[in-house]
Amino acid sequence: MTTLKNSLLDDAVSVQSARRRFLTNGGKLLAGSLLMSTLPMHTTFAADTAAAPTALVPLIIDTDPGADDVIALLLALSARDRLDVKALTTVAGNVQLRYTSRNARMVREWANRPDVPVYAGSSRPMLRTPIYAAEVHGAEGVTGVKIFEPKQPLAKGQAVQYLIETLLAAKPQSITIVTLGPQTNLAMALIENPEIKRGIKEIIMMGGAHFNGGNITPAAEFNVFADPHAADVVFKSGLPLTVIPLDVTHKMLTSPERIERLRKIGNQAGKIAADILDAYVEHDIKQYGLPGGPVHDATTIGYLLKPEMFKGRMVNVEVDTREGPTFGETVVDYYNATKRPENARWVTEGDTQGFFDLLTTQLAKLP
Ligand SMILES: [Ca+2]
Repeated sequence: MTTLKNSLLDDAVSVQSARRRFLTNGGKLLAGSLLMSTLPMHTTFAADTAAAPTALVPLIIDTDPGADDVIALLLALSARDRLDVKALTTVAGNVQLRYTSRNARMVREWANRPDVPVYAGSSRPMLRTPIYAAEVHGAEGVTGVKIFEPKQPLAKGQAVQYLIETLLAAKPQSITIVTLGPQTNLAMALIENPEIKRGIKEIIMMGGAHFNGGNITPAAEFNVFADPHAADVVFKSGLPLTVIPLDVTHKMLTSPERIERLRKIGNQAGKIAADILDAYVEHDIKQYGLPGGPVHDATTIGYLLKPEMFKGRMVNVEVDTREGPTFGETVVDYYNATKRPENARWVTEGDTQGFFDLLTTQLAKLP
């Protein structure tokens, strides 16, 4: 822990040391994943992700806000009767860490959830050169609303360390982790201490693409492309993993009516969501010629709250970490050609209207 703590204090050292740990521990982690294959994997697509309605799902959300992250966080923070959000952990991704961390704190203030700590995490990917998506999310990560400096500061401590300590102390298979950005924080925690797997119930990630093709390169989706080595660690972890890829998010689109319904809630959260989406969807509508815009990250929380709205199948996924045209591609064995063991539930269909109905109902519960 001391090594981790010290190394993370210094970003330059941190990246070097993460690289070293990745290169020296990668083999061990793989071996560990084989041992972990005895963990229960979901074989059906029933509503088993959500616990009984009375039990709160303990949840950590790792995020790089990001317009669609904001919608995801508002949705999660609105569901106090379903989700016990332990913390938001931030990572560099859509924009630099200082902005993603500030934006996460902004959402916490909009949602009036001072009880949820925000821990800043990795400011760089594990190995690759950092990339951002300012052309989609604006230079500071969110457009369409007034940016402000939130009152409540970041929690003391670093996100990777928080993940390690929290997951080691957690009851076995109790914590759900949602990743909405590059998976650097989770991967570094898994490398630093594979024992943390014990505390994880499942991982739900927004990322990857198969049928849809990529959105940052022809082959790769942004979150995976931004840190393919981290995604590789997560896919090889042996942990129960549900993937919300572009294959489904590019089908679950906004419409002017859906955004207007959010605005018509009449509260602050509805207005913020509508203003952000109005600004955000414009890019994707133009870029992809879609009739509306996807709200990628929010889909993960929709899945968590109502898994019965989604369909997909268990597959084997490998991440291409070789530099070249398919760098960061999620290679999905959808038809089980290789007979490699299933390591992820790959979601391909969702109930779009059901999702926007849920979003509207939930945001009405916020200020
Ligand atoms: Ca994101």
